[in-house]
Amino acid sequence: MKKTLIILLLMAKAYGQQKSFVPIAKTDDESTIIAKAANVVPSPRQMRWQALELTAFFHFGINTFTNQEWGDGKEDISKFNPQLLDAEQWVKAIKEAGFKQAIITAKHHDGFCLWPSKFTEHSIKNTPYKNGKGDIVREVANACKKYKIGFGVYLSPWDRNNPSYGSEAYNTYFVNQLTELLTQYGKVDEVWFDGANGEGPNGKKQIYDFDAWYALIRKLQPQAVIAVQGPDVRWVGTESGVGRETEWSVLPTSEKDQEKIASLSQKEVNVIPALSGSYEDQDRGSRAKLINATGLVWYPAETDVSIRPGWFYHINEDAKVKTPKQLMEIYFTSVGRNGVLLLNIPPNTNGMIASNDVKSLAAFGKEMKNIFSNNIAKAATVKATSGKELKAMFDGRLSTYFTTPERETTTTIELNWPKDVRFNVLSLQENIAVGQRIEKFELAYFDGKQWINFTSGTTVGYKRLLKFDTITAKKVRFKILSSRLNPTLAEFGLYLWDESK
Ligand code: FUL
Repeated sequence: MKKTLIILLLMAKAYGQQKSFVPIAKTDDESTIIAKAANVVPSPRQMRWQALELTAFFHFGINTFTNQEWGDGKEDISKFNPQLLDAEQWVKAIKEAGFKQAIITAKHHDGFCLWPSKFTEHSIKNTPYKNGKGDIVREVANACKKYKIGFGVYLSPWDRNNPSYGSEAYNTYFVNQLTELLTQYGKVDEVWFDGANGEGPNGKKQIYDFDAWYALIRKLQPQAVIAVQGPDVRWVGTESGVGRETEWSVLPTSEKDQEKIASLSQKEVNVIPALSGSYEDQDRGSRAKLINATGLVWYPAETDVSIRPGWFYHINEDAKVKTPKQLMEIYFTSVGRNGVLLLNIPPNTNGMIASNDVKSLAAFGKEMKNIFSNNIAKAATVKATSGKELKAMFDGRLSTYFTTPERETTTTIELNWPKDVRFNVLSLQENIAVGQRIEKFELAYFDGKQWINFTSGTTVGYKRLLKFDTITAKKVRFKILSSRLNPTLAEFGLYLWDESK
């Protein structure tokens, strides 16, 4: 009993020593820096957010009624009247598909507010909706509470309507609005600041007082993550739903600089680097990047994409809703590449999620359950060249994990079944509570004569998913070829995705 207590205390101490920011000294050599990187960990709020996997955006506002993507702030807001608005229908649709959090565009670049803000007339209080008595931020917050999912707000720093934009007074206006959102709607789990920063109604640009805004959020809603022009969550750099194959959550501290974030953001409507699937910056956290850093931070990627071509609802896109198969592919290239998916589902002019979107989401959710309910690896006899807690990889719990002895950075794990098994998906999860470490791995099967490598990868992080042609075998070998410190595996899964269905 006493011994267990001491071990637990030592573990708690060791964990307590791991931080989400680590400085690098001028005298640190490469191996010291890499060992430091392997010990950088998420903050509790980043940890909770990462495990959500699936989060949703609801882009809704005056653009929905003017059929635009970016309003200029001069829109006639008397057009805003979603007659059948039902925020519970929105939340139910995403919850049933497995989504764990929703973010509402409380204010987009046009400055129109979905809540009756005291600080502007450009808000829902001056629209026909519920005779000016409506509050859609409240309706969404209440629906999220009812269905027990997280709730977040998108508040665009860029405001093309407010006359104070471009002066210090705008920063006060923004603080006032943030205060309303963070004090009147219960718990807020994510605050989303867009990187887009253009000119205001008088042609001026604004210098945002981000530090004051972050401090306010930390004071009023300390559990909320701040994305993507923010310190907790980083924009992956594309709006295509396709993250990097090599995605590190530990980056040089300079990656969090405001200027750096802003320089990578979208500059013009419909000119998104992402549409082509390319990135400004493919490599954010390799060894080569880290050795020149002055400090290291945990700064994970969020992959945002819309279920339709646009962010807002447009009737002419009703037939362009992503199919369940496309959504599944996006799950593989976002969550399956060490990111969190932020999928936008825009409500229509009635204030409902259109039926095509509801259907696609439901079928995606069903398929997720089908694929991931049966981990074929669970039934195997497993051995490893080194390391302990093999069973922890198949127990469905992220807090238990397999690892090798300290300093041992490679290992081979072999799985054997009495009869042939079939699978075409590999799912790996590191125990990121102790850091992200794996740099290279490969998977082989034994065809009766020899080992045949059939898939490989680099980073794992929170989750790595790989899809390949169906393998039929009795013996599989998984090798970790390189790791920044002793690797961990919280979960190891092999699944069969039957795409013919
Ligand atoms: C971009 C915005 O300009 C788009 O309208 C949308 O809100 C997207 C999520 O972020 O930067």
